[in-house]
Amino acid sequence: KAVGEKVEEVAETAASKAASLTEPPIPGAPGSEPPSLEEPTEPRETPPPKPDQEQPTPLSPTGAPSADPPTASAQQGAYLTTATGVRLHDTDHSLKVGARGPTVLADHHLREKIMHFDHERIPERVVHARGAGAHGVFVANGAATSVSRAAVFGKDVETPVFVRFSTVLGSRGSADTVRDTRGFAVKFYSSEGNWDLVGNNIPVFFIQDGIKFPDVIHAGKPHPDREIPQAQSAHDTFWDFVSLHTEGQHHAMWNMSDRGLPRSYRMMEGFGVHTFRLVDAEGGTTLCKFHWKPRLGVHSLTWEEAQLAAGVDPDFHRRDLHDAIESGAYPVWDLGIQTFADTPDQTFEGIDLLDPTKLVPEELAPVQLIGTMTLTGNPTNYFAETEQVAFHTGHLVPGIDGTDDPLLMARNFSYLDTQLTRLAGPNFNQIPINRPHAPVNDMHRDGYHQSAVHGGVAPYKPNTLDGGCPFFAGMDEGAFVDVPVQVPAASKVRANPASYDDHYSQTRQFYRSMTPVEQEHIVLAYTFELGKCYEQAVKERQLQCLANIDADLCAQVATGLGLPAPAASVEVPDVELSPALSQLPGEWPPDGRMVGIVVDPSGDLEGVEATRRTLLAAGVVPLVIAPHGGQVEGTTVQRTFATVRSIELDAVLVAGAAPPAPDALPARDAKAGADTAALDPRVTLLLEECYRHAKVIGAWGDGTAALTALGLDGVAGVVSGDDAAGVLADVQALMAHHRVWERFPARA
Ligand code: HDE
Repeated sequence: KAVGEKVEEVAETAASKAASLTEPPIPGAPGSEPPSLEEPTEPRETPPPKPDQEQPTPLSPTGAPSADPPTASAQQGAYLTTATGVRLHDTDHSLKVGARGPTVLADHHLREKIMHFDHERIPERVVHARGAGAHGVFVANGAATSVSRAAVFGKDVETPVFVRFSTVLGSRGSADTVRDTRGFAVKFYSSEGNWDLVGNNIPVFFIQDGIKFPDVIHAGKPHPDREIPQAQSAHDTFWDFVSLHTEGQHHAMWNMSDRGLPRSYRMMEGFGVHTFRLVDAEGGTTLCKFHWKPRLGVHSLTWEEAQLAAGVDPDFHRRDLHDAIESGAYPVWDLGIQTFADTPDQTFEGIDLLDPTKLVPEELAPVQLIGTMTLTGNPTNYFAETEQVAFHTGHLVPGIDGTDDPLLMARNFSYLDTQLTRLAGPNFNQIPINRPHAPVNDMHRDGYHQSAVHGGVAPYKPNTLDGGCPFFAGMDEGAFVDVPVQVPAASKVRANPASYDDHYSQTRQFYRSMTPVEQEHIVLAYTFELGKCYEQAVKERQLQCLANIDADLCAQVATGLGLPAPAASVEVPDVELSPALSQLPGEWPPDGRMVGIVVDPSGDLEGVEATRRTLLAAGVVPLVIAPHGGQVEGTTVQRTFATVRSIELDAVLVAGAAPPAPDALPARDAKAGADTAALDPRVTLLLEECYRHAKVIGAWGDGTAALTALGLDGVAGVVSGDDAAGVLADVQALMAHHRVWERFPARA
């Protein structure tokens, strides 16, 4: 047919189709009801679900229903295919003119494969690039229902979560155990939409106003001229910044404490940092701060362990999290809230709740537990989940709202904005890991990487063409209704409230609330970090800040740097100490801890087997260590002296101290007068490190000779005896304290 005829035909068909339509009537058509001026208030029939409403189970990418059961897996079918589903018979040889080439341009498979590979990397996060993720579930205990109407807090409500832990400063491939703040971001896939609690393991932040965020991060990141140092604050620009912007001193103090070196992601507290506003069923409001409390307690590495791990096992934290989950030692945190009356001044006991450099001591406002999070699953694919997950402080649900903390407000802008570059467009919430489990019916359309095929023609409101869909919800249907918070009339100014000027009282409170051993670690950390600075002026200015915090702290660091200790330059109000800030003392469950058992053929192997069983029953991971892999007299070896270092172990047991291998280095005396000639030097290294890192050491049978040779008999936290069971019982009791704290040469 001629084109003209075809056009006519199509127009006729369209007209006859329109004429046959009875439901819904065409407004204004002859014989129809008079047109309504109102938007319909109810759908005439349930509108068909749009592809991006089918969360979390997608339809086929074209929007057509898929014959396969819903799957999140990208791979389908048994055969290797091209990206367009054409089966392939070879992927190892490019198409060439003869076996020696040249390669022909017509080889689509080659071009597609290389093109895709060339673009596998996306920009890493500008901060928090290095992270580890896990899936889990949050179960509320109902305690928060009196202050928040969020469904996620309903008694026994179970909400799936995805968590991403991270360091802040390092690049995506940097080491896990550097001294840094840790990110603690949780995405709750609640029935009312996603709620993201994007927190850190430190309850205060470096700056009070988000406008300084680029500055503090530029100061902490590697120097632009040499791009070193990686993933650490031990350099001039960082200390230059925090000694000039002294609001950063409190956060820096936490970084210099053991909190900057978590033993494991499983053993970190998490904090929402900002003050949030909870809204109850009647619209009443309460201010709150969120806390995650790890069931395993808060524990840290020693500085030497952290440094060793950065070389020996840069994936230390990622591995630890993965292995714990894989082995069933599921990490658990309780979520708690500190609550405060929502008064117009937004202060509590004189503490400005909108100042993110201040915390509220738990002694003043106890943390009330409102639910429990258990991490039960590792990611299937790190890129798809851990890398593509996009958190946002603005992802709030009805019953949880933000406050006017100027840091939070800047974050609300930043977390959307950053995804445009990182995830290449505005449709990042369609990426499977970001999809809400609640139905989505937004009016956003198109854009890069749009994977939904939206139905309907009227993505605006009010509309009649889509039957008024989508509809507005009221409070009863779970809508997020903004709380009409009063904002005091004021002039627009670039300024901070006067309460933000106190930079030192809580910094001092933290230092003085520490136990002597924790204080000693802080002194050593400042001494190291400032010792790595080149600029005398930077060191001196930071010493001045330390003098304002605590004269004794300043004097010790100054001595370490070989500089004079200045006198305080500002009056700092003294505040009550807060023992809750200390990580010590305490007793904690042993789940997922590692105990090394050194064996050799002459050792008590029956005792080793019994020890393994007892440890496994207690949720502890035993690692048999021997001079070589394979088996030792029927006992399976998990680590050799080549593959173990003390950092991996929470305690070590010696069931037989291997004599030196013929090619091993000659033994040397660990202590003057001790006889280590009969000891494998690698055993000496392991035990010496465990001793230095204040780990529990136990030995029985032949193993006790090793302790004697190293002069460890009678030392705190060292147990020896005749039978394995007795030694193990003592070791387990000591391990509950995490370390043998008495072994640190802390000041009295
Ligand atoms: Fe972030 N932060 N941040 N931050 N932040 C990002 O968002 C930002 C702040 C935190 O595992 C970025 O998606 C600004 C405080 C975590 O994916 C970016 C300000 C706290 C994560 C961003 C802050 C955090 C981020 C980079 C000051 C603790 C990792 C990639 C106004 C309460 C989340 C991204 C993950 C990530 C901006 C301050 C925690 C650039 C502008 C305070 C845990 O948007």
